[in-house]
Amino acid sequence: MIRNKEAASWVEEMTALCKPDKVVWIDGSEQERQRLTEEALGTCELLPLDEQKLPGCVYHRTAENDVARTEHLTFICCRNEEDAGPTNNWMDPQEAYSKVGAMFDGSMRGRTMYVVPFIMGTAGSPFRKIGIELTDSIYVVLNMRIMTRMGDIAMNDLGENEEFTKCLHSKGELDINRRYILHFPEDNTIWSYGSGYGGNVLLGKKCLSLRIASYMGLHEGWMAEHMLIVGIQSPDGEITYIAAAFPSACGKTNLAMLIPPDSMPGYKVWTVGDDIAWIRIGPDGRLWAVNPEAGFFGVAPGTSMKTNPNAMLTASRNSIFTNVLLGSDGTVWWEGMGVEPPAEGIDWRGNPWTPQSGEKGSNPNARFTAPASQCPVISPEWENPQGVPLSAILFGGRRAKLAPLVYESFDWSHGTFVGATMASETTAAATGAVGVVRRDPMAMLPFCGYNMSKYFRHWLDMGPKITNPPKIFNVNWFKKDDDGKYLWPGYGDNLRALDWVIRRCKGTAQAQETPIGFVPTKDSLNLDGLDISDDAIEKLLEIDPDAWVEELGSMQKFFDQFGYDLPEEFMEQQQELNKRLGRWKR
Ligand code: GTP
Ligand code: SPV
Ligand code: MN
Repeated sequence: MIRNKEAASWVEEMTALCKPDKVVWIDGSEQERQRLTEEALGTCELLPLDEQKLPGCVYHRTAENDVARTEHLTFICCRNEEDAGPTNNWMDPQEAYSKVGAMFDGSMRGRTMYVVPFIMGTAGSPFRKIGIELTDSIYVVLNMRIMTRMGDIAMNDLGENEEFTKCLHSKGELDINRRYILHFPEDNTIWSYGSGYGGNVLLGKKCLSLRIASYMGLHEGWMAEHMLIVGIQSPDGEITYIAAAFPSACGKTNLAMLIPPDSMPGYKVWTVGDDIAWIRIGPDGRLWAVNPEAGFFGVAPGTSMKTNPNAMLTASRNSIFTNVLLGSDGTVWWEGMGVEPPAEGIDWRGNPWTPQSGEKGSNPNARFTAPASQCPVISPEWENPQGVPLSAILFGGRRAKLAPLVYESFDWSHGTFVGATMASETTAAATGAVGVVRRDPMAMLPFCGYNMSKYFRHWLDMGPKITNPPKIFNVNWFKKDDDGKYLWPGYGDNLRALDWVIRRCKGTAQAQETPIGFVPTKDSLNLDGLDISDDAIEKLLEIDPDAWVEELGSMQKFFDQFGYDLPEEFMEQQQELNKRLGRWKR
């Protein structure tokens, strides 16, 4: 018996549209997981892995043209085009429903439609959102089982008259020319057709928890952000919570579960979330952040027992591996895993592979899906419905030049400007060129469900309401020397920058005031036990005023597209920065 009438009639309507042979309601039980896994192994939608070495794990390969988010096929479908803004693709809702409705028509013939009720957040929380995803992919069902709280728990949590996000997904023909990821914020609806890749099809993640949720947050007075959440325990036992927005494949998962270097004894890191933060103002005037997800959909390449042992351990059982190398011994392998590859295997394209074949074994955007509860350093607070209080927000990206290792903004408005003027080199997480610097405000460029100028306005408007605001910083682990080598060791040593951040929050760390913000003095960073040259540290902390003046030009170009909608404060921030740079040069 489905108590929510809207849910019952919508499922009926979508069944009539997609015409599946069978409709199966997902309950989230262990028996169900086993049954679906067996079925998918039978059809080779999933491939088995060695049960001894990787208990409860399975392998999946997506189509070769379907290995990353497709931003050019992702649309915001709202009535007025201006409401989508200049940085989003827009389609008229009526046109979208009819054009892609024709694709969904009969798309599930010969297939089963799975009805997947899910919660983003924890059951019963006043801040959680409920969705129901209809999908014809067992891979999607099993991923949603890890990434969300799903099945009966969600159906029971959904009240009789309560709203839920209507999520419809069909793999369709997996033809890139018939692929659409559509968001209807005004209807609380998502339609995804023609893909089988993570961010395009796990509709609770980027589609609901960022694009739709950012729109909800605008209207309900909170924020949905592409941020990790981490607690840093200092040697005195105090835990400071930090949220950080980095673009896709720029180090959120790694920072969220870093292992302190040996030379920093007494520090401990607690993971709250690795990709998405929902942030509200608490009764104490601070910002409180929750992780709406239940799992990690992490980048595999570059993840090793050296760089991120906590991720390796999290994904050592009950996990799904996508587009990595499948060893003929039933193990998985990827570039940068830090172990010898198997003597032979099948690569991410499905071709026979050996270490000598000269081809990449895994796709650069190959992923693991793993339950957050298995993370060795998962925070005891990670499921607290109130979330954790933020002392600092970090922005950051991949910048070979320009941005120093870390700097602090002057205040909330300036910090918002720092976030809005972020830029980063593109990665394999989305299709298109890799390594090109693009502006990516708050790491939300691909994920903001409405006009980004209004999103900036929302950030600025939150400021005065947060009586006890977090400090806002910018970080860059990816600065390179003239030979193209990283200047900073990164990973666990990033704790040294976080340690400075925390001491700035407490008012105990030295800094130099520069035109862009407060930059650490050389001796204010804890570099104990780190093998790094003075020269490298100098380069990491250097501010080149000429390069920043050039950067102002690039910011201006990006902002120009918003016309008069751009918050006035940003014009002022640019002018002030320009003036400070002029004074600094003289
Ligand atoms: P999404 O899941 O796409 O949102 O990505 P993410 O931001 O969680 O990125 P992730 O932590 O998975 O890192 C992506 C890639 O960057 C991996 O290959 C990492 O090994 C690499 N990486 C992460 N942190 C660092 C760092 O501090 N320095 C360097 N050089 N590389 C890093
Ligand atoms: C990202 O691309 O930022 C991800 C992976 O976290 S996906 O779920 O595909 O969006
Ligand atoms: Mn992400």
